Amino acid sequence: MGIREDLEAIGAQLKEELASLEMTKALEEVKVKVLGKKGTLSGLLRSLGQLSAEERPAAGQLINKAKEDFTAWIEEKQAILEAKEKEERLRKEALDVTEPRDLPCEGAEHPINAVLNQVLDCFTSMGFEVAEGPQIELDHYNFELLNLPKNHPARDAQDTFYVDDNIVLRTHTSPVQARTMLSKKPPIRIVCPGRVFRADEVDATHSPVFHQIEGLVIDKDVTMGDLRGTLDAFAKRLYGDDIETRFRPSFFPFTEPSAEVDLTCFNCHGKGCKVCKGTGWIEVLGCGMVNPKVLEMCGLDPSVYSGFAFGIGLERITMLRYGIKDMRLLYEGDLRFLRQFR
Ligand code: 2NM
Repeated sequence: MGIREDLEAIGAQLKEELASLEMTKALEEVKVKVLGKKGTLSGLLRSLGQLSAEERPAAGQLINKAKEDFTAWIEEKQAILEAKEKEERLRKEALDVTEPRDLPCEGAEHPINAVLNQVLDCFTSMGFEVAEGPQIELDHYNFELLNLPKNHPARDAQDTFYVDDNIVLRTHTSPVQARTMLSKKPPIRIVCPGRVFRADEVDATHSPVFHQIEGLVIDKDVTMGDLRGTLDAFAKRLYGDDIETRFRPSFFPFTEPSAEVDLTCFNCHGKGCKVCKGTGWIEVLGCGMVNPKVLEMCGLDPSVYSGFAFGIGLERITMLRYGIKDMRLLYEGDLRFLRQFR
């Protein structure tokens, strides 16, 4: 057999093997087998020595030509395989960004915040500004300026968390209002929302930490009529146009006169039901005309200025609004409860 036949046989086998190849890794083996140092072509080149000097150049040329051809075939196949493998890899690594997945835990507005925002919207749209102050407060602002002198029963250690002799956790947001009266000239129209603290037991209607929103208006000639009109607008805005307000006399050291305010029961609209215990009314807040003594202690002349104030317990109106029977549900952070407000 001559070199030409050998090369034809090697070429034919290479073609056959290339045709059946599926992976670049296997192609590498075929390449080494034919073109490598110990490959078939190298073997043929070595056998040139056995040929005569006249035959050698032509045979060498044939082998070199075959090497070029084989290399070209292998490279062509390599390019095809590489393209195929790249396509496969891209297909495998592709991300379907529209594919459904587990949703992250979704939060919800806490019902106390939801009601607070509704109440704030109501008062800010009537021209009130929102004022805030410290939760750890001086006795002076929390009690003294609000006509709660040292021996007053409401200051009893049972109700107040004392930090030291002069510092308490605020028991209401009224100290924010005392600070505002001392620092701003009337007219004053503010609402003060915030966290307050009382050394209460924990049960269905009490918590040592709860939330209030208090309001204060000070100007010349502010009257009880202004107070009624303001609270009436608040009640109608928050609970509906058929809701009325009813004032009952009451007592607070910081207001004189003082009143407890009932609203038409939102559940039975006044007919009498379980929610309002048959009365048709629900108590929602306390209020009054700012005590002249408080005005004076806060640097305002009671012969020039008058004002009204009110205080709303946020937990209570939140529970009424959503029919929540136990205050503890508002603080336990149970997701089954909170998810209902999404
Ligand atoms: C209430 C009821 C009545 C009140 C009074 C004051 C201040 F600082 F102006 F004197 N702030 N809040 C007040 C009055 C609060 O809560 C039931």
